[in-house]
Amino acid sequence: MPITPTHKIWMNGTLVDWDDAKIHVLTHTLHYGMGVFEGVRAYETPKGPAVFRLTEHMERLHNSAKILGMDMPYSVDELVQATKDVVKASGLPSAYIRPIAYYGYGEMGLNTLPCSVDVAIACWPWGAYLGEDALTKGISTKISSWTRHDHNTMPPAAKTTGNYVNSSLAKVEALKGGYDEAIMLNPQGFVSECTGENIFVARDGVFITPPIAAGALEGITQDSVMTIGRDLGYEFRVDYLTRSDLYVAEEIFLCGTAAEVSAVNAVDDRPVPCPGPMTSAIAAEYGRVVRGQVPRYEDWLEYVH
Ligand code: PPE
Repeated sequence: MPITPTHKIWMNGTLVDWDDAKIHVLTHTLHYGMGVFEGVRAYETPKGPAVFRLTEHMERLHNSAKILGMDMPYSVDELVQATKDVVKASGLPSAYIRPIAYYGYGEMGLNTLPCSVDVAIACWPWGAYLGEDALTKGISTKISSWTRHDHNTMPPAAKTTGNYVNSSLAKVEALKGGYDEAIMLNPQGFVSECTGENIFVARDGVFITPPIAAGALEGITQDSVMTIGRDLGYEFRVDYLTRSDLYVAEEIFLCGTAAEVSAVNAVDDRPVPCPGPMTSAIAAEYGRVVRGQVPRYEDWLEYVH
């Protein structure tokens, strides 16, 4: 999806002009994929732009860095403030926000210990990640021929840049095959997640989502929709899922910061009822929550001004 430039990007403590936010071609992370990043959204609310669960995203960024053994040079609080500054500088009412920490220029080779860590935060307007029809018509999915890496290969619980080689291979394979998105199985054959979203599958009226142990990222949207869904009266369980569970599901949805709540209409050409009534209700409530229209979830909004 194309990027629309905004005014400023935060780089190592200062706001620089969009066009000046450049790095050297010998930047370490560009070569070896040892970077950590986040995807965050700011929404327009009655009290101005608010970043959804910003602190939790920055905590996860810190955890991803910890898993890689990368020393994060900024605290969670500093990164929270920097994000607010970037969104404020953009003047946008709503935005997608991309924080990234990476090993910089100056060292080459696989030893990261002497490398400097650089941090940048950018934001720009980003629409519906899986298309405007993702909720009304739903999206088609395919179980990928690529296996999600296991915990001892590439840690899927960390949001590292290198992990997305696996996701991109699966995404492009799915698109070329005429599908919208890929579902990833782990080395044991259990469902983990999608290329950039967690997955929820309804069986016997209960939504099931795979655990972190199955190779899923600890999704912040995943946690939000479980809280919202339970408050709406639906039942949720974190449990292992097989591909057969997908084929006979009553409803399936995917969720993530970028994708929000997106309904699935088929898995491997087997239709899934779509959009299901539970998915529609949860998606609608999620849309209200992030826009500050439901007071009980006010704590999740971190206002820019
Ligand atoms: N799993 C993966 C693999 C993933 O990339 C994401 C977010 C999630 C689950 C959901 O996590 P959360 O956003 O905390 O609910 N994917 C981000 C990046 C997408 C991209 O194309 O880049 C996102 O949604 O911002």
